[in-house]
Amino acid sequence: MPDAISPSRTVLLPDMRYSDDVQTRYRQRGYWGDEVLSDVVRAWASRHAKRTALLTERDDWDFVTLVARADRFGCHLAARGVSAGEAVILQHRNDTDFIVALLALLLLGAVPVLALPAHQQREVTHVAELATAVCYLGSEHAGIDTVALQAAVPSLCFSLLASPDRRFADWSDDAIGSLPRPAVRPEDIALLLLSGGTTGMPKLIARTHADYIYNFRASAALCAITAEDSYLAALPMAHNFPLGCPGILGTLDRGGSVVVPPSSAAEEAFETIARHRATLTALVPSLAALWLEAAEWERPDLSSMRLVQVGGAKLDAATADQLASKFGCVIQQVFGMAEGLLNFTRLDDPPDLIAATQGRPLCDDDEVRVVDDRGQDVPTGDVGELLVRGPYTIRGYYRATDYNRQAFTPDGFYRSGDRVRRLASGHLIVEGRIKDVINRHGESIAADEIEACLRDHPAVRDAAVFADQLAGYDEAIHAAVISDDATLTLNDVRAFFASLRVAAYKWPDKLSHIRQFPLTPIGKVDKRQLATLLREPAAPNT
Ligand code: OOB
Repeated sequence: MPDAISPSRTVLLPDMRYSDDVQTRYRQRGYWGDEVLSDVVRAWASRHAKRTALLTERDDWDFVTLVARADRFGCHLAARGVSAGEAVILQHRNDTDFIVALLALLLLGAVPVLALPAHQQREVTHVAELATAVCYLGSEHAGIDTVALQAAVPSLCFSLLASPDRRFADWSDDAIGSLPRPAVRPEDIALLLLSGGTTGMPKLIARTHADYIYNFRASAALCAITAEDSYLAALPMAHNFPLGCPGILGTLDRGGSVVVPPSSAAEEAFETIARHRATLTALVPSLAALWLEAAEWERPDLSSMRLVQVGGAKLDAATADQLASKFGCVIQQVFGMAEGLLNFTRLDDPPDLIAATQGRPLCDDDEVRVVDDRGQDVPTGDVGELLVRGPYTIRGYYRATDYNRQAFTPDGFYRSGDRVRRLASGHLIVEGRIKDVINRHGESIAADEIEACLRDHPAVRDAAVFADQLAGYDEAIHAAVISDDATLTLNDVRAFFASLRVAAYKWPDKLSHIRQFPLTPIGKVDKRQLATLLREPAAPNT
């Protein structure tokens, strides 16, 4: 039984818990088992022993070596006072040290708080405080001022920064022996993911051992991962998608290897794929578009690839088709969220479903509802907000009791904020975000509808629409476009909308050209930043 001594131990608070009968049901149906993540990681060393686990520019390690290094670093952390259940911030770019530190924390039963490399002082301080973290593990790359961080977060006892000549992987000073099995239970918090929204500070998403083990094992089964697979880690590993969908954990669990390119830039990724015969990867659409562009002139050898997953933001059907033909392999759309629910197109889905939908739920017991603004279920095919409850979807954010009242229904469904359509096959099409609307002269206009029209214009490569504040509460439609034609004007766009027979109140009021959209830490269009860049100052409220 876990000791209740440490005041910094992370625990599921009442508004985050699954009820007892739900827990029993998930166990009976086999979604939740008896293992915790330290058992899983420990077993890799014996199950996959001499198989290759990790390939980077510098390392070529088998499972025995990887687990031993993680164990050794875990011993070091334990010697410095980190104990099971305590939160530790991990912020590291994709390399050996990220995986070593992550596995060390899991072996120790400590709770990694997974910050992305692009998170900054403000966000890291906020999550460290919220998680009552006891330690910060990072690298100089992230540029965090650890003195200021420790001054701001009283629970934080120490920080360790890795560098190429002092790696977590080589930490060997006072390390001795091997970590004992930690006193943690399957239903305890295993890791804290950061929410990826573009508004406000990240929230902490507590994933339990049972739920996350299901998450990566079921994803690995769906993607038919075997020991012959080799996963190219292109997206930052601290994000749920490359971490566990099936990502690095799902691949390692099946004895496959993780290959880490020097960066996610197309040339380096292509080179690494060709050299190590990588078989699958996960991309966000913005990165997929860059790789596609580069593939035009690079002519890479991608013949080893069997699966390219794309998710995190909407992938349009044309890009999905181009990806399939350039990579010569199966494309899989993944519509997921750190809060839990994962939708995948299946490997054997017909190409049109793969190109035009964002997949269907991973688990038979994912209860998905699509509701109107009164909370009533809409007919199949109609647009509504996606609500979800299931064996790997959280019931509440960590330490966010007030916010949880609005983010979850009283019966435990997570309100995703995503506007979706569900087809008769169960496949979902993501239409946009419910809050991404512009209130113009009393009409609510969905940004995604206008963006879709803009993308249909032959000169527009991509578009993002946001509200310009007018006097009072009125808003105007501001369209930002990436276009090869710098002469494209607002009037051209409005004439195009007229030709599409779009109601005139939805025509853009303003057009800006931009070379690239600002992106969030994982690579989604960051509309808040975009609006700050392009927005006119609000007119005086007269
Ligand atoms: C993934 O997780 P998060 O937590 O960074 O972001 C979740 C949100 C979703 O609620 C949705 O708004 C959007 O990102 N999203 C998509 C999408 N996948 C995610 N919107 C349209 N199409 C998609 N395919 O982004 C995430 C987590 C696990 C796997 C994949 C993505």
